[in-house]
Amino acid sequence: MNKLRFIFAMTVVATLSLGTVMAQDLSSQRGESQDVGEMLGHKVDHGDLIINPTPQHLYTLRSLPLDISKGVTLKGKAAKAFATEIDFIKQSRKGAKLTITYVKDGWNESDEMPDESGSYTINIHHREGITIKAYDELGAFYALQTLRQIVESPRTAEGTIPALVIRDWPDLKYRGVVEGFYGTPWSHATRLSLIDFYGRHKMNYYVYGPKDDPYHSSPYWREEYPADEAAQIKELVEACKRNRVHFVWAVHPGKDIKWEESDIQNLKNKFDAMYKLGVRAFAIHFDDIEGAGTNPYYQTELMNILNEEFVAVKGDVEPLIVCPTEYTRLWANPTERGSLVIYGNELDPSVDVFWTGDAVCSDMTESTMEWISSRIKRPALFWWNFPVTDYARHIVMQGPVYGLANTMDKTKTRGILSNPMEHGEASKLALYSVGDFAWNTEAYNPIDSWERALDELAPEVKEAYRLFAIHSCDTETGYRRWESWETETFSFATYDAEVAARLKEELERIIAVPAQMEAIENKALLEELRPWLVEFAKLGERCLKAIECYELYAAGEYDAFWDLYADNLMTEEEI
Ligand code: LOG
Repeated sequence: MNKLRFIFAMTVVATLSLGTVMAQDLSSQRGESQDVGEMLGHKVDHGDLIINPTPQHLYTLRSLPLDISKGVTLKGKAAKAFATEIDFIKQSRKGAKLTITYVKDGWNESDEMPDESGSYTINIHHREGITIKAYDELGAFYALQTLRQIVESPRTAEGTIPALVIRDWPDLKYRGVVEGFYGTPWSHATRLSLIDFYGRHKMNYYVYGPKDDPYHSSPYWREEYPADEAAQIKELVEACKRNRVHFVWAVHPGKDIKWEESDIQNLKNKFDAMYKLGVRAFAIHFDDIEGAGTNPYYQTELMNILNEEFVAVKGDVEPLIVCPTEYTRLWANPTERGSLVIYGNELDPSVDVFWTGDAVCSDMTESTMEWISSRIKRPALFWWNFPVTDYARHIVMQGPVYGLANTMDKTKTRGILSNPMEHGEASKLALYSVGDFAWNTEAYNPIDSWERALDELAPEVKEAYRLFAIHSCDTETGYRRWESWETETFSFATYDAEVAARLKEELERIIAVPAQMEAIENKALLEELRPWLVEFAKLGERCLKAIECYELYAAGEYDAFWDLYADNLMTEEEI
């Protein structure tokens, strides 16, 4: 529980109850540990050079910085091919040199990067300019995202960028998002904004699977999208391409699938229709279903058929992804006869398998990844149910991303996809750090990543957003999260005027937050947060009055105490 709320629980009932839409009842699935654990990490001084995700190796050099006040001039074919994408710095013939070369064809150890797509190095030197050596085109794209951030860092204000060497590559294959929640699916504009955000932070997978899209799930999964929605999906695919993000279209057929030729054909037809819109990657989600659809033999057989008769036939479609019905240890049959061992034995090795961990919303631990991989005979793809709030819709999750093992690598997992909130803009705070973790698992530092995310998302109102966020982390009912960690807890025994003064000061700052947040540039984020901001200020006001109540009581002014106490209660409407 939020410490502020805890502190005043004795006098104030301050329950934020904003949820008007009832979520599907997910209570039977709740099995999270209620232990919030210790928050990890610490804020780091980056010397005003902020790069996210955190590069594998970054060495800033003492030599002269590079003057980019006249922009850059692109040298060579590879660099020129990115001319339109390099929109964060002016291009001029008098600018500093920017060269890109590819090493894939003649790769060797001395290139100082792994023999893998997406790797790159950048050298910044006051005479040689900016030299990017990339494994391939994807590596060059990533290098340019890094360069964008260097150019946009506060350090660059004077028109120079520091001399440095970066050697960098992704740790995990899948780094991104599964839009897989119940509730209002994201709007088209939100999706487009998020896709740009993924690109800038080197997240590379977006699985489209909103439960309440009737063409993704029942009743219409067999049917083609209406023309206007189809056109939007096409646009999403194109936006993903620009951002080097794989767009994966997922179908959720298990509620009413018939294990017959007709439905296999229906799926192939639907995939074909999506293929025509540009989709080149597919997933089937068998989560949250009952009855015939849950049969693991039929599920794996279907995947294998689609693999042979659709993926292999098309030739340019990616390996399939499947979410089994037993996607969590909470109800998975652990034995040889369990569905996950059946998956391990039957499912084509090319198919990737989702896993949510020991509970539906739970940490990515060594032990849960080992448990699942040994059964499905491949590393699992972690479906992280964070910061999703479809089971706690009165909450908005703005806290740090933690609970992900720093030891994760390609041998232990295929990667991590976060299932966010239906509030897409407000989910960026978490996604920034999910991308950070997935790129460089060992260096991942939850608190530092969260602080950087706040800085990037709302620099003009950082302190206000931070204060709101620090008190808006815990679900209170599900996947418990640490929050309000800078607020002092006290007992009546240690309560004195000084403690009261400190608290009052914090509460005044809380009350000021909604007005300060109006200055934020991202108005879409403001609109999403507004209902919670309003309640946040009310909480501050009530808490202030609660202190007054206490003071009146302590002074023996019981009548005044009771008047203020009654005045401070929430009305029926507010509850
Ligand atoms: C659903 C998901 C939902 C999430 C959190 C999976 C694989 N499926 O329990 O759609 O958003 O929980 O409530 C789920 O997680 N089932």
